[in-house]
Amino acid sequence: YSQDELKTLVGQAALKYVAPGEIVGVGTGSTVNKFIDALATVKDSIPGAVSSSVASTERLKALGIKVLDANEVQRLAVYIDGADEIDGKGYMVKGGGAALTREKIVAALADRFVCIADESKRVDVLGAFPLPVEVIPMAAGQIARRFEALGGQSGIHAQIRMKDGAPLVTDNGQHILDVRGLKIADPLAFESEVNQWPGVVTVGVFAHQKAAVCLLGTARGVQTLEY
Ligand code: DER
Repeated sequence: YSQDELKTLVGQAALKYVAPGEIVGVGTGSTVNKFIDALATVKDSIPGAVSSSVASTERLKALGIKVLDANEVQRLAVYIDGADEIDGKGYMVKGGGAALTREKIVAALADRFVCIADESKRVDVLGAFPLPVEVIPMAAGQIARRFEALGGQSGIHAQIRMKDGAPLVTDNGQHILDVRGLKIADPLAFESEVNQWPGVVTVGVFAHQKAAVCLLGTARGVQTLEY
């Protein structure tokens, strides 16, 4: 299978977690786009979706799926989203698509986070993928220095994500730092620590909002991992 075929496989496999009559929480990214395309085939069986980005909202609406505001729902049975990395406990690094803040918000509404990913996302230790952190622009410099000063780890480097020659601006009007050189041995503690740094909007470690299930696309087909 190509990576694109693996994404299609897991996007379709995620349909089995969509219960008729239930509003679905929908993440962001190329793998989620495959899920949205699959969801469109059963759109008459669900009242709608809560979206984690402008990009996903546009795709859902284009396919005739009703998009509800997060404040219109109390709970979601399921949240379907991709990841940049997922470890053996279902902890993830997310934010490659710059949607990490709303992804974590919608994930927090859901009883079960179902991660859909191709096998390239499976890691033992989080951090090889540059960690996305959404920041208030005026705090970017001091947050970058805090990462670079993290004890015991040399070669950590944080940089503002650029787009078309200027800092990328998120759906929430903030900037993204991508932090290279980290080895995140304790994702829960790391997420709690960074979350409290002034100016951090969201850190792209999803440990407190970890996956309950991962549908992993592999050369041997879809593996269902539970955590
Ligand atoms: O930005 C995100 O968190 C996305 O979910 C990302 O982690 C996965 O995107 P992909 O499916 O395009 O690799």
